[in-house]
Amino acid sequence: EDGSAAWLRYAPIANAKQYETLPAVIVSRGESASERAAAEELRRGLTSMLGRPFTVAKNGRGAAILLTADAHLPSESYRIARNIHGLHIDGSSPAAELYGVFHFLELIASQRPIRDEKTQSPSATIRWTDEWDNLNGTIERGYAGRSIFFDNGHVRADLTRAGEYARLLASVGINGCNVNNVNADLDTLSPEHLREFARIADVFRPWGVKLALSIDLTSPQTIGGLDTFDPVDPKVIAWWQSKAAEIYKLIPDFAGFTVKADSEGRKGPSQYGRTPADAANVLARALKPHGGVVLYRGFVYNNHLDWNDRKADRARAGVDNFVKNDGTFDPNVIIQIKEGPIDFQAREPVSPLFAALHKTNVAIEVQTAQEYTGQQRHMVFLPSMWKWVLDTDLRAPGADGKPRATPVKSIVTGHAFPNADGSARMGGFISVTNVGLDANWLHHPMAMANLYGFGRLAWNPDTPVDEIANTWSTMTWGSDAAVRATVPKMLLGSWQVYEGHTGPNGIGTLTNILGYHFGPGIESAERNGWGQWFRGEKDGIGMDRTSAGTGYIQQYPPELAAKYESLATIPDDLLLFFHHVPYDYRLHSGKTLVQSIYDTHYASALAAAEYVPQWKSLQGRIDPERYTQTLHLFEFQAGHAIVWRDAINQWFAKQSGIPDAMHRVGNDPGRMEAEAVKADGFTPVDVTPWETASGGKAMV
Ligand code: BDP
Repeated sequence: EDGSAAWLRYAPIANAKQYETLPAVIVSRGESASERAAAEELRRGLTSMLGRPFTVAKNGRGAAILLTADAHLPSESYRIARNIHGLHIDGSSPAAELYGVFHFLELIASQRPIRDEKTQSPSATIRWTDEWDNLNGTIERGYAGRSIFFDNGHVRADLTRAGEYARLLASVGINGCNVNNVNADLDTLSPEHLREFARIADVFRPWGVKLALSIDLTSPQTIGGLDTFDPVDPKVIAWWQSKAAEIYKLIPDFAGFTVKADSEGRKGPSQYGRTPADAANVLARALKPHGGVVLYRGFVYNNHLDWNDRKADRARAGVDNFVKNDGTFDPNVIIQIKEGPIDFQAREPVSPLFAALHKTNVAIEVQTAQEYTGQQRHMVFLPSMWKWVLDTDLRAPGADGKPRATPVKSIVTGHAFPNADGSARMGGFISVTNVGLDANWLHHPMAMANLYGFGRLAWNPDTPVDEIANTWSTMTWGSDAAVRATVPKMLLGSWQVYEGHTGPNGIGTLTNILGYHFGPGIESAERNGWGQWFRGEKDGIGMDRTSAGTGYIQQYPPELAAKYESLATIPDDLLLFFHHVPYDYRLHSGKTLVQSIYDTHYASALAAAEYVPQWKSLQGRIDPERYTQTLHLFEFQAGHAIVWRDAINQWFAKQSGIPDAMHRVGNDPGRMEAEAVKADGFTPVDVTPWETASGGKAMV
């Protein structure tokens, strides 16, 4: 087993007898590619799991599983019901039939009883993955090999993997996939490329997954040959209209554009004194006659901030840049907002922009690609984090001015701030995923739980995370009792473990932000224009974002702002994101900050080390191929957690001048520094930044 089947292994189940009354004939009259795919998926899954042959027929007498279209169901919805003839899986559309089939197969795989279920509908219309693939075949922040879509400036000749990926996405209800980097190649929209992209749309289509593209706003200039890309220039408007028409001729179900503008060196409307709404609306109006949408990214900030300016704060950028335009975006524009105000750190508070836009569609962007969370070399079960984000209640004031329940999930599903007529706004969920050519898609077998969990939460953000972990584990690793008792437990604790040995207390992930974002790089994370600062200084540490500091906290609705502003009520796990405190500051836990950092790092590194024996206890209960691969990753993580632990603890000990009360930091038993070894032909040299190497030295 190489992991390519992901959670759709359809391994034979232990107790197939409980499903013996399930009819062996699947009747589907559907002619569309999606309906044929649904029937075939059901046949394949049931045959494999139940160990008896199932067949697909156009008509049937007697008992059968009926796959049917039911136009009365709400959009993208399905219903599973039993009747005297057998079982119905009804979908409101061919794609919804697929969702019903995959859900049914999941019930069988996890050996749950077949019951009549109430109609299942997705929480929001946008459920996409973004892939940061470049046309040359590389992937920005991709950790699992090269692109499944592109190579050498072209769409791959063989798109088998792209089709298989769409099947995986459909199995968890994902309905869109943006295939190219948000830092888009400037010629993305050239006629030659568009013709090739249409081939990707073709392999996605049977699975109900629509193709989207990231575009660069300068396209009218770079490929259109115009002398401007000013969004309100009539020539530019006409160019986008004809480009949209060209795209829809090739790809009739094209989903839309994702736009990164005025951000990290990408050009944007600010060049002409125009607003994000000016730019987004021109695109939206070009796409509208064809049914497309614009996902305009809220990730707009100045990456040349002055570290010496105590008021400078990157976290403020979302609200500062977008709130003034609230209500000016067209109805088919959605602002795509990263979960936190900085950039996918191990823990950030949720972005205040979610509660600040009341007349604008919004969607949440999360990152399955573990850029700052261990790059698929560490196990980090991200649904735990996402659920915490989605459940965070921003306490936005209602019409009467009083705070009301406004969890992030109610905002991104369009319910908290509905349209003027009371209907839910368009909204949704985007995962930056970055699968690659590695057979198992994301390199770490456990990372696939994140893609699976993303789909489940996008479909229903109330899905409990332990249910996600349990079901994914059973489908991926099998139903052996010891495996079922071990894997979900490991997953469910893993976010805390990673946070604990990287950047606890809301400090952010202490990697070198100018480089690979992997491994410790504490001082190098500071004193640059990118603004991912934590202000570790002699007197203390943390960003002062109170009203005496950068004022960022005031961007939250008043009740939540008051909670974050006060040291008495700020949760320990967000403290340093909001406050600058001395190293011996006492946390709610009763410990001093610095002692808590030491202790957390020891505890978390130990927890990471324990993954190895925990995993070894499953030997023989999991196929040897995936067992061995995963074991090696856990062994790596155990070692790397120690590297993290020691780098951070030594940095805190030196910076604070406060030793570890338990005398561990700097005295780890059995630890030998490379520079203490006598090695012929090698000399120790100083390393900058010092904390990234043991004892600040390397051997060369
Ligand atoms: C950062 C990544 C960078 C992306 C950027 C973005 O490091 O590669 O281009 O986000 O989301 O996290 O645009």
